[in-house]
Formats: sequence, structure tokens, C-alpha cells
Amino acid sequence: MVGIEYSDFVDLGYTPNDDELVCEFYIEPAEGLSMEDAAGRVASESSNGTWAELQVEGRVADISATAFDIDGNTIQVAYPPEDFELGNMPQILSAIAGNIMGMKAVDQIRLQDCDWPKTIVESFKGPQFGSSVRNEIFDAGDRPITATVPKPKVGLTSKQHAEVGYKAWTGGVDLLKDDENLTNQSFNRFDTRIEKSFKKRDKAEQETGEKKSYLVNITADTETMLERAEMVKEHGGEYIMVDIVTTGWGALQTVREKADELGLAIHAHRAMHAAFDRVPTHGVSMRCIAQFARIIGVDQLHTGTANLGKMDNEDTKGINEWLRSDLYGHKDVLPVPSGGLHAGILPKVVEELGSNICVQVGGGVHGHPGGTSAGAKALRQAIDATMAGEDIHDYAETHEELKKALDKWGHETPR
Ligand code: CAP
Ligand code: MG
Repeated sequence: MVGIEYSDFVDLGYTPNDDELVCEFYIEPAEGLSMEDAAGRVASESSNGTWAELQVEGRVADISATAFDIDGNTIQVAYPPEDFELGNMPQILSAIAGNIMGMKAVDQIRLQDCDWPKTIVESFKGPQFGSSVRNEIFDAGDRPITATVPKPKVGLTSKQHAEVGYKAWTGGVDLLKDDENLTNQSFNRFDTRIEKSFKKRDKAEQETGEKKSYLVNITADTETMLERAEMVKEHGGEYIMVDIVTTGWGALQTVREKADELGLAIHAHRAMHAAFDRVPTHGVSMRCIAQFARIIGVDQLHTGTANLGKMDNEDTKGINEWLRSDLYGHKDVLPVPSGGLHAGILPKVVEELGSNICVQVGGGVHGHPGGTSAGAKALRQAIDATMAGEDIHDYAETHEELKKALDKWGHETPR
């Protein structure tokens, strides 16, 4: 019989093996506890310990996590592979971001970063397309692809929604996008919306000679999402959009399987992420949320505007870099800057985030003084000018829609 207690979960001389998942936490120990005391409790509760000294037989202690590094308020914890069920993200998160978030032993605790071992990564599908959507679905060359979400975010009828889409597509936008809280409401039914929107999409493609597509929000319970994904495919769609945080990681895994079967790309909206990542000393970082999303396999993900837009966001550039980094053969994810963007901010967005992105602009298209069509043209002109290395003010001299957008909004970040 062996007794295991909190101090058994700390070993500052330990070096993790390649097959272990290493997590970095920020912690603030509760009064009366040292960093080492708190680190032991975090490693224990997130693997196989509890508050009592356990009397165990056999090799159970071999799958205990080890807090192996303490640096200021940051600790590193290594988890043996046996702690996890491969291919089950909810189970992994119930360990590394589960009970420990509410432990009294820590006043604050935040999962900051993870170093994923090959076996876990390979047990998930990863992205089906990643940033190759820019040229596999579209023919965008080096430029960012663009999306626009009709505003008001809810309230437009299916017919109005499709009409806004048509104006945006023919004005030069690549993707119509549903808003995160628009699914299947009484004033705008899912089936009618997609039927009408895809008809307009086909018309816009014929008229412009460009490929156009639609990010259809299928968010619902899992079975309904699968049915909606089928409907999108039947109507000739290329993408489904999922509110990945509100719908949950298990549901996202099931949708990812379906997306594979149907050959559809996944646009991941992250509504509710800030409930986890906004407080810098507690919760789960956006970096980790992006990691879960890539490992499961979304193709496009909102990661913020590098604080050029209306939302607060940590480390967009670092997150985007991670989404493009090597991950045991998994594809990359196309970052989506969104929220408060308009033509005047576009050059700065590209300067900060590069052009391998999908720029999402809602109010900045539909709030243009000339309406949606003019707003879409202004956005495309801002992209064209930026990609040609031209100053947008000079370009605006011969491009009326861009000029009007710049006169209205300048380069201001809205609040
Ligand atoms: C943008 C947006 C997006 C947010 C999400 C909105 O509209 O449609 O949902 O950008 O935030 O409803 O606010 P605007 P994030 O272009 O009119 O601002 O990308 O930070 O997750
Ligand atoms: Mg939105």
C-alpha cells in the first residue's frame, strides 16, 4: 500500500517525456499556501489525486501529473498519456481545465498554454482545408478573402438577408456570413434563408465571374447541426459556421466528422470565449481555445484584430502564429480578424496580421453612406490598394466608394 498526497505531485527535478501533455498555468495561491503547495494541488486534482492522502495499491501513482517548474506565478505541469482518452477533447478539458478552476487552494488560476504530444494531436482530425480555402474554394491569390455579416444581426427576413448577400457579393465580397445569434428564428427560417441566399449566390457568381460562398450558421443541438450541414451541402454550399464555444467541443468533434463526409469547410465563431479568456489571471486563454479548435479541426477561426477593432483580445499575432506552426502534419487554420473593422482600418490589419487571413466586416460594409453595395466595393478597393502597395488615400481619389468610407470613418477604431 502506498500513500499519495499533494507533495507527491511536485518534482522540480522532473523532465517531461515527449508523450506527455505539458500545461502552463498562472496561479495565485490562497492565503497561507506556498506556490509549491498550490502547484501540487493543481497537478493532483487535474490528474488522479484528491484532498485526502490516498492509500493505493499497484501502479496508479504512475499516471499522476507532475508540477515540474515554478517561475513566479507560473507553473508547468506534465500529464502522462494514460490520463487521457485519445480523440476525446471534452475528457481532456475536464482534466486540465476542469475542477481546478474552482479550487479554494488557488484564488486565481488560468490555463495559459499547452504543449501537445503527437499521440493526442494525431487522435483528432485537424483542419480539412485550413488556409488553403483561399485558393481551393476561391481564387484569391495572395489577397485576404473577405466576409460580411448582414446587420442588424437579427431582424432581417430571409429575403432581405439574401438581398443583402447579393449586394455584398456583387460589390466584391467573397463570403456572406450569418451572425452568431442568427440560426432559425421565426422571422428568418434557416431553410428559406439558405434557399434564397444560395440562389442569389449563383446569380452573383454568374454576374461577377468570381467564386462566391456563404458561411451558414448551423449552431444548434448536435443532431440538428448535422441535418443543417446536409442541407447546406444539398444547396451547393462549401462552408458551415459553428459557434464553437456555445455549442461545445464534443458537438464540434461530431460536426467535424460530418464536414469530412460532406467536404465542407468549418468557419468557427467564438462567441462566449471572453467568458473564459478575458480576465488575464483566471480562466482559459484564447491561445488554448484556438489550440482546441485547431486540433479538432476547424478551418477558419476568429482570433481578433490585434486590437484594431471593437473587441478586446489578447495576443492575436501570437495565436495566429501558433495556428500556422507545425503540428504533426495537421493543416493550419485561417485567422479571421473581425469586429468593428472598415475600409480605413484594412491596411493596418494587413500590416499587422499579413494577408493570409479572412477579413470579416459587418457594420463597416452595411453602414457605408451608399449602402451595402457601395460598402462592399469600398472594402474590395481597400484590399486592392493595400495589395498593390498603394496609399488608400491616393487610391480613393479615383475610387468613389472608398473615398466615402474614408470620409465617414477615417482610420478610427470604433467602440
Ligand atoms: C462583427 C460581428 C462578429 C464579431 C465577433 C459582431 O460585426 O459580427 O460577431 O466580430 O467577435 O456581431 O460583432 P461588425 P470576434 O463587423 O459589425 O463589428 O471576432 O472578436 O470573436
Ligand atoms: Mg457577429
